[in-house]
Amino acid sequence: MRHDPMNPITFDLFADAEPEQLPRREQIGEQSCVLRGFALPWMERLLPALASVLEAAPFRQMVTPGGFTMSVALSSCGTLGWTTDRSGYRYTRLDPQTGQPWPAMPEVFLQMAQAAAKEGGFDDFVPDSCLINRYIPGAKMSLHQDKDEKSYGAPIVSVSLGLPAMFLFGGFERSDKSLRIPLFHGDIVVWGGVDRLRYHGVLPVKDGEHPRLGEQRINFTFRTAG
Ligand code: MD3
Ligand code: FE
Repeated sequence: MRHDPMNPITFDLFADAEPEQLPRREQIGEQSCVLRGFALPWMERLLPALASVLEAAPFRQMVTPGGFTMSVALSSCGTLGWTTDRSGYRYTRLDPQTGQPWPAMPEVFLQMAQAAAKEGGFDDFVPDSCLINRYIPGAKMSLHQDKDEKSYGAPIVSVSLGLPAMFLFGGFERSDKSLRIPLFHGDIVVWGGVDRLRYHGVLPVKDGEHPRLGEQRINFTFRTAG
């Protein structure tokens, strides 16, 4: 890690601070909300757990059925991981790159996701998949719906780490106007119920260097996929 929180010279009191004036909790849809900084108290346990997941299942850039290489690099943990190639999108039990099961979901991931879901109004969230997206500056995610999960009854919990990004929260048709929501290190978004099938995306990530994560944004999305 580039930043040692115990070193009095490099310790940056404001490294994890939210831009002030933002409310701690913001309702963005009937059943969606942003929980500002919710992941920050979990960070010292979260980052080492992330590093061990990535050791077993490194980030890789995937190809869509249309033949385009995604600018976002992906990994997964949990019993199911999401992959795409020329033949389609799917959840699998094995990482196609290693032939091994995806790494188990670390306890700290699960605890944090369940606490956030509860705060967002969804008790008893049991995710079986955590998709991990890595954005380097310039990487983006075009407007899409998350439709590959077996049931849409469970919410999705998204955790933003590192560089900030502008999130697009759309409607139920691709052409509907979308709301732009800035997401910062430690923010969590919970959405489900009537908002579960909204179009959404991420604008190209701007250049920058985050004190904890360097030149990247990492996003976790916890899902009940199977
Ligand atoms: C609101 N990831 O992995 S997470 C994805 O930041 C994905 O990496 C984005 O979309 C990312 O599929 C966005 C936040 C999010 C995700 C899905 C939503 C918000 C959503 C679906 C409906 C409404
Ligand atoms: Fe999505």
